[in-house]
Amino acid sequence: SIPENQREAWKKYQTKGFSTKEEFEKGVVRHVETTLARSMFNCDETAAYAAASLAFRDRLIIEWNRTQQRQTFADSKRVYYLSLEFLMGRALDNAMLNVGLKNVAKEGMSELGFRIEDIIEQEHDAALGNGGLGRLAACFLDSMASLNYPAWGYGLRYRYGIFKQEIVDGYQVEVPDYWLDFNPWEFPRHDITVDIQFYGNVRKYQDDKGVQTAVWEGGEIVKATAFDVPIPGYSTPTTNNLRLWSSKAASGEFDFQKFNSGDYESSVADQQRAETISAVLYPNDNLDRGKELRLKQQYFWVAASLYDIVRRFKKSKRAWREFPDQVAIQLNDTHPTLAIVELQRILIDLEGLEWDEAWSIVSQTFGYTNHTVLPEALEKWSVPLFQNLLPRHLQIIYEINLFFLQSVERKFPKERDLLARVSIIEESQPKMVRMAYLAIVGSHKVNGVAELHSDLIKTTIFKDFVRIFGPDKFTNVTNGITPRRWLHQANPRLSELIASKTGGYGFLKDLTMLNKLEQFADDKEFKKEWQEIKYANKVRLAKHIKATTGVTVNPSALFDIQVKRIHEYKRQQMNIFGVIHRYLTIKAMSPEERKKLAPRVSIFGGKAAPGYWMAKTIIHLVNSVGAVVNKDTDVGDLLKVIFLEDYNVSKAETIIPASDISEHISTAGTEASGTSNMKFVLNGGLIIGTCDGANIEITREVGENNIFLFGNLSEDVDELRHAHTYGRHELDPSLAKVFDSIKSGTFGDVNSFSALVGAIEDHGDYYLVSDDFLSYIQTQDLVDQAYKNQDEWISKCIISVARMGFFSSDRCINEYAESIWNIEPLTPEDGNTSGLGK
Ligand code: F55
Repeated sequence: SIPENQREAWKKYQTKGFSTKEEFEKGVVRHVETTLARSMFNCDETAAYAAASLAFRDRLIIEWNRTQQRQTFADSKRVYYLSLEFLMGRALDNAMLNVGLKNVAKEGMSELGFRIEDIIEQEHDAALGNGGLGRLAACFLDSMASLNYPAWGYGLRYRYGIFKQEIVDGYQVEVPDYWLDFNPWEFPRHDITVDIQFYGNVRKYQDDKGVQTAVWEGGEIVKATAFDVPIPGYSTPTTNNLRLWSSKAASGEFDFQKFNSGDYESSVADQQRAETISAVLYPNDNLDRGKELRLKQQYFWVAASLYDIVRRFKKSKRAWREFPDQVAIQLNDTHPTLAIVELQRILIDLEGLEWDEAWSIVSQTFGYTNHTVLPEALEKWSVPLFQNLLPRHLQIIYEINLFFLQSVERKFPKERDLLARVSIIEESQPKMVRMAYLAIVGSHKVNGVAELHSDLIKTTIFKDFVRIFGPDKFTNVTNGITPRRWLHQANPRLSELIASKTGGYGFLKDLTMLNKLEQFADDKEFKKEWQEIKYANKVRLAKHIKATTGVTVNPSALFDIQVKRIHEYKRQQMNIFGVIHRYLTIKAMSPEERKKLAPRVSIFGGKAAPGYWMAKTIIHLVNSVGAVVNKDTDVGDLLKVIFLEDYNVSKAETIIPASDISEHISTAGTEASGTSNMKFVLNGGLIIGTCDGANIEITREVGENNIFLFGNLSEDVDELRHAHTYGRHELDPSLAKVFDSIKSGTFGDVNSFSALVGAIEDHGDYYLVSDDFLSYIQTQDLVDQAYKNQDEWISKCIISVARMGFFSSDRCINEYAESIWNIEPLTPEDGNTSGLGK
């Protein structure tokens, strides 16, 4: 750094972020004219978006620098959130709101000739995630910064995020999401690089003192480069960091030896192979396919992140045993589990610690969050594949397993089956490494993401480990969502109304303050405003529907929404069968009977994994039903069926505030938590749902009268499945009629949907659609009845919102901080003695 006596000029010319409209406009014009080399004569909305973002980026990076200096100076414990997915969505609107300058920007842009809403719309979503798991990581980053925790996210800088979904003739078509054309929110750090090794061999030798050392040699090297994304807290001095790694060939642009020897093609091919590692996000949610490139991604990202974390720790010159006092690492699912092995390797192979001392440091450092009980989503890696790619890591895993199994044997002598059951290595053909078991053994805490889910992992998939480690190692942290994005940003009018009744925007920092709304649940004037806002949000969505599908929907109809990844366990098929049932019912009615019906718009959205054929069939069926129903003049406004293309974070911000009822109807015991359920209720919509995931806790908070629950309970699922398998099950008659209509060709080609129907009729109905169908459609009838009484409906919505305080990701992050990470917030008041803070 610059010597003390030469810092005057630095202090004098220190960059200051804008805080007035004039300063903002000056920044925008400067970026248009210099960074973008344009002028007022050729500044379109894209350029205006670019310049406005760059103006905000300037401000963020100043706060970012101050925060990092403060955290380094205070030398306090940091948490590192390792996630292969960060589903961030758009950054500009969020940055404006979090730094409290949206109005300044709005007026400034208006003086420069632009509407801020149009500028916001220019931004491409950062979609580096599949669904709930990735969005949770993004909400956590927002909360950690908003609560002033010293926290970094570590992830991969995919060149292609989750694919863009197009619907062509009713079928999903995937289009690559190249999002890096212009991304003002990242800072390339070409000086921060790490060389990552793959393949090669392990040589073991004894030194003079007889100590065994392992050396991992040969193989290939890929270079990791850091790209930093600033994460501003809401109304705090903290701007944290999300560090994303990008891969390239280690030898620079080309391998010069090959290049000079004329082997130009293969030198370019090497380069491309290295870049492939961070090229694309795997588009499967809740499915593990065991591909080598995915394991490469995991090691590349984990090794670079750990190198970075260890490098930072070593600067403090502390003893290794203090590592867990300075560093907490949270594993977002098993995807980063290699970090456990990599830290052990660093400590024993590179830093020369004894195994036991190293292992104690490692296991105090890590926490593991499980997000699923679905067997097909539990990660396993084939031992031969592992052996080839990461030979030293496999040895260390075998050691970890040996010591672990020895301890189990001591504790439970003679339980041979137990050893086989809990072994990190599954004795199959080929042998497999069970990553969840490795994560449990190498962490000090394991948590599920909602109460039911945390109970289930303790009694089913991780039962043996509860016996071995005792129940205290396993805990629950119910998921949450950030009210900044999911209320204030997505639903500004509702946020403003709430602020006017609760004494300002304090509820955005302490969401339990929403309880002040309950006293207005019968306030006529308040209810009218509430209803107007919901209507306006529905009009906004209706316009989007018209513009993207051509279908006109009536904003006064009940909007029934199910948006999430398409998966059989989430049961969009049950929803569309229910829609067909409704259609058949309407068709069978007289015009008089039809007049009594509540008009409904059934809205679906979500991506199917490209290789998940059944999920794609569900999308096709929804579109096929829509094509028939939406043009049927018998039906008119009584029923419309919409599939919204390319559901993503920014679209969610328009869709969620427009719902009257949303569907969270997974087979009981399959949806670990769900988080959109929380978003919908927070925005004044009610839920129809099963007793699954966080629905259960939402019910406890809002009260049974304010939610439409139906269906079998998770404790009955095994028995019901058994009944299907052994032929003691009769198809529900109303579902049988739905199947008849599909099979008679009402919705087009019969063969298209035979697998979907067959899975239920002939192949065991694993997700218990037919067991829950009757209860589902009956509950939908209750929804219709309830919606007719608008006065009561609105009261239910207000009461529900008032009781949603628990589901803030701030509450959730505070629980992690206290019970897993053992870290404290850091603000300029408690951390800064150098005068760097504001
Ligand atoms: C992605 C890749 C793999 Cl290999 C496995 C799972 C996923 C994934 O996307 N999982 C996921 O989104 N899980 C969801 O996590 C949410 C946050 O905890 C839960 O709310 C939700 O229930 C769960 O399905």
